[in-house]
Amino acid sequence: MRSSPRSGRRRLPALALLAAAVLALPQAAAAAPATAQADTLGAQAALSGRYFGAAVAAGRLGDSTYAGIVDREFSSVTAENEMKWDTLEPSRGSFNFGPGDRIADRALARGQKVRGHTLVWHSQLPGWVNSTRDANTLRTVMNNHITTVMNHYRGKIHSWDVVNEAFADGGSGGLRGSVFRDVLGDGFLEEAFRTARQADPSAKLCYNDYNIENWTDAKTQGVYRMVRDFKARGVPIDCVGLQSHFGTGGPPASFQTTISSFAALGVDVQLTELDIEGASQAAYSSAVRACMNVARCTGITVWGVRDSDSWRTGQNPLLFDNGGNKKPAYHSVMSVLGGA
Ligand code: G2I
Repeated sequence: MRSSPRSGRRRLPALALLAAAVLALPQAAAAAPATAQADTLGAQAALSGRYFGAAVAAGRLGDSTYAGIVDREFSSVTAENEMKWDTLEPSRGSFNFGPGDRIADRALARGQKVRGHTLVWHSQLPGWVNSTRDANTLRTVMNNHITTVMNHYRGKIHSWDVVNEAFADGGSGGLRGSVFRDVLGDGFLEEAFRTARQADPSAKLCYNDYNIENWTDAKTQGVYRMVRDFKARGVPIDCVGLQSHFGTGGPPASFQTTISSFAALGVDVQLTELDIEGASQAAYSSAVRACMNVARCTGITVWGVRDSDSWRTGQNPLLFDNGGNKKPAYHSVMSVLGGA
């Protein structure tokens, strides 16, 4: 049946709507390029319920290029140095929250989340702690530090690195020597986590370390046994941070196995300090894909913003160049975060 021009005109909006719907459906469902879904790392990661963060240095926030990238791209921030013991409690009982607050308050005001790094660590530890040799005193000092810092930031920190880098490199699979381990024994770890849970029950409690990305390494296995033991005995632990400082080849082939094995113990996994020498697209893609492939890998933090901000001088390991421009690896990460 031929339609009059008039009825044809009337049908046009309906047809247009139908055509628009037909065009839109497959795009939303499958055909749209992943990179088109969102236009920042944080927004793209949020599409799968994850965060994408960066380590931030308080002293660089006055640099407008730096601050602009931090504010635009990231949904979580970690203080690169400002929440470490030497800054927070340089002398016993005397706390300096200024630089850490500057980072945390600025982030929270912009709707970003904050990771806490780090409560108990053998490095960047003031001399007065290192020279405490009486066990009762050191126990009191450690617990007071955890409690005071976590109380100060209570409700503001999504995850705390309660203990950082406590395991030894090499083949032992055991703890490294440190004032905590040497004076308090291996039980300092458990004590730190129990104290932390009491101080801020709303924060996820993480164990964080480097060189625990390759599944068969003795250090990885040592951390795995500790987490398994904690879960079996009801010692509070919620997450494992894989720092993920990689060489030019990126993560080891077993990286996803490591992530899923920790996750299977009933903890979240976070990539907490990701950077890759040379920042090849393949290496960044493979690191991010391993996280995306495991439901309980809940977020990724890169350890700095521009290459010139990195602790790895001259290795160009980050997602933005010295001028603040997106590097090729940035686009690879966006694509993998979008499921490509
Ligand atoms: O070393 C890389 C990271 C390994 N995992 C734990 C992280 O906390 C650690 O971060 C780095 C910071 O990126 C550096 O910025 O930790 C270093 C210290 O262990 C930080 O370097 C220190 C310098 O050694 C100090 O001389 C300097 O005063 O940064 C301080 C603040 O700029």
